[in-house]
Amino acid sequence: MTILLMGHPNVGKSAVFNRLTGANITESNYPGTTVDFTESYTFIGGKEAKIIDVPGTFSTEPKDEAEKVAMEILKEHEDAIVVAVLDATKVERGLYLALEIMEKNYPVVIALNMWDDAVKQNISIDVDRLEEILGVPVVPTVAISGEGISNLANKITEASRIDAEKLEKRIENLQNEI
Ligand SMILES: Nc1nc2c(ncn2[C@@H]2O[C@H](COP(=O)(O)OP(=O)(O)OP(=O)(O)O)[C@@H](O)[C@H]2O)c(=O)[nH]1
Ligand SMILES: [Mg+2]
Repeated sequence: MTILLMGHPNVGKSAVFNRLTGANITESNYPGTTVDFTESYTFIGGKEAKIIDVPGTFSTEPKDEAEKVAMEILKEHEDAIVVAVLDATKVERGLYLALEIMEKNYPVVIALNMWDDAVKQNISIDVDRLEEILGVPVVPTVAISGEGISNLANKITEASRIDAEKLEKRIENLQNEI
């Protein structure tokens, strides 16, 4: 099993990665580039999993070298489960990338990271409703404290692909709602 942590820059991907993996990490240069990425192995739901902390990206259409590497890593791992890490204080922005990845037929779990900041800013997010609309697990996390991380690990084992037609309906519903 391969797990890719993907999301915009600075949303806490590496903090989530560190929580899921502990210290056992390998940092490498992506071949032919100056872009660093980190990978590690861990056990998720009793299964060994490779986890990659993918460089930050805004969309699946790369605009710079780091985004190109992010898309290369995604393409190289067709069987991966993607954890889309979102900043819970900016959910709409992050959702676009998550939907693009779902459209490419990857199983996705959404981590609403920075949940503590969202609470502080009185941003309330109906997690159950979001899950219902998107059809994928949505898990609030606070990577700096570890809150929600074990729940995230559990949900990773439940991730599944959504067929394109159903996804289109879900996106329509989402657009009507936000
Ligand atoms: N309040 C709060 N801060 C967080 C949380 N997760 C990460 N941070 C902080 O947010 C900043 C960015 O975290 P990173 O893990 O480096 O984010 P990243 O997505 O890996 O960033 P890039 O690799 O640059 O794209 C750091 O200062 C973290 O300590 C969280 O859940 N809550
Ligand atoms: Mg990082």
